[in-house]
Amino acid sequence: MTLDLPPIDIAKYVAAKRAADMVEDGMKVGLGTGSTAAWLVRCLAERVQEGLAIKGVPTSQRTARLAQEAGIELITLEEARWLDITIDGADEFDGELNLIKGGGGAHLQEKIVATASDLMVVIADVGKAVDALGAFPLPVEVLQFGWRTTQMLIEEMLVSTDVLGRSASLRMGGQTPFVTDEGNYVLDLHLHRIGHARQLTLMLNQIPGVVENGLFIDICDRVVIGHGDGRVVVR
Ligand code: ABF
Repeated sequence: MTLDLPPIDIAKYVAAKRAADMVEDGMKVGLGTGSTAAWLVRCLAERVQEGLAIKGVPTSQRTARLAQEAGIELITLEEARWLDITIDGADEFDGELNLIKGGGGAHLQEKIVATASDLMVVIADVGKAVDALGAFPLPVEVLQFGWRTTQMLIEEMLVSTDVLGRSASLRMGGQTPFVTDEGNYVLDLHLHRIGHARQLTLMLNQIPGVVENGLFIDICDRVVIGHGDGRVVVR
């Protein structure tokens, strides 16, 4: 595969390639969503063409299409029940390997698949590393039913926390609200800095109408960080 790419794509590619090399014959593999995960699918497809036998569980319809076109055998999570490894991108990761995910709107399936895996590996360019989570808006998947009430309840709840920002905006996909693979809406929470992520994730998921939030606490086991000059650091 050519490395005649912009530095950001080199970073994503080298991280994806290193993580793809962690996959062994016979494994059941959770396949993430996003542009970095798309590199992973391509790298795994190359290994499959060379004889690697794996079964993939996609975390979105987008990834399912990509993997199918690339020749990776897919099964559902219901069929797999449990996975050997999941490899996925992230929007932010901190020093404790806690994450914000969901910029691509697939964090509900991503969290279910990641939690059902022996090993959860994040692949990311170095720009995703942060000291404290929260500069990236936190995605919260909510039911369409009563979403304005859910939005109001979330904003009220945030007043009692130590986050810096408090607004929750409905994610749009053009002129209409963005709808997830599960048929829900996404509220993006502009928090700027999250002090107590563990507490916040519990508080959010207690609000009626909230399906799942994009904080991944104690789920990620390893982060493979790609740099624009081709270096890879594994944490
Ligand atoms: C998914 O894709 C997400 O959870 C995250 O929102 C996003 C990262 O995308 P990219 O790799 O394109 O930056 O993994």
